[in-house]
Amino acid sequence: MELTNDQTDFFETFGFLTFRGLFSPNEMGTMLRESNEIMSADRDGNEVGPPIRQAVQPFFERRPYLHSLITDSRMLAIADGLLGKDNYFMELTEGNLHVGDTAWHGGFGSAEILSHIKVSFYLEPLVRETGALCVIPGSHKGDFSERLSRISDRAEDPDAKVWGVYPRDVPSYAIESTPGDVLVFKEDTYHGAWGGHPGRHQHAINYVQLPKTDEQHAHVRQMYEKSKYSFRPVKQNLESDDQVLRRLQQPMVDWGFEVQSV
Ligand SMILES: O=C(O)CCC(=O)C(=O)O
Repeated sequence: MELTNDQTDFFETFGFLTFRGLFSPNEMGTMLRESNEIMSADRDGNEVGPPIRQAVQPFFERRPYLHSLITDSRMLAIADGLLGKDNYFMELTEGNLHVGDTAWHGGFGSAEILSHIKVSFYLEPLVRETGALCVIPGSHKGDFSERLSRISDRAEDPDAKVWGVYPRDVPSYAIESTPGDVLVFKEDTYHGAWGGHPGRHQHAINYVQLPKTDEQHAHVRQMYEKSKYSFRPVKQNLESDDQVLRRLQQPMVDWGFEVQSV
């Protein structure tokens, strides 16, 4: 699989890209089973429920099929196409059971410094009204991004109107999806979700462009220092037989970032 120029250009222009039916129903069944095992173990068998969202990081490293996906040829083709071949590392895997709405967020300003892609799986059919990821196309950069900070500044209040409209009515594109679709977006692209049921699965692998300039290196270190799990290589990846997986984690070791274990 190789991305077309249209796909890479679409991603740079709008800040997201969708791959329909990239994974088979069988593969999605395995992903769901392994994800449920991890989540259930993480909450000691208790039910997931409001108001607590469940997030596990690192996530994919905890089960064999999920673990294999970090270097799956489809994932690497996406990262090669959007970040450049041999030009990225794998920053973090994450698993989420979302509860309630996700307020608008994005516009962190990092898209201008260093590219970061979040390759996401949603494990049930989703439409706009039931928690499909909504994005504001083209909101990852520049003046448009700055203008939109007004909606994330008011994120805590779902009744706060900006430009006379409620948050869920801000013009957006809903990436309606079925299991097997893969959604790729930049964290900087403004995104949110409304109307999902408690326990909506979203799991993701994050790949980041390798820093080259001083500004990019400083940015990566800053992200590392302000987070608990991000930008930390995983022991199980570093000790893997998979040479590509080791290579995707080694840069963080070289920068002296702490190793974590699952
Ligand atoms: O699907 C969702 O509810 C939100 C996903 C999200 O905010 C993210 O991946 O950063």
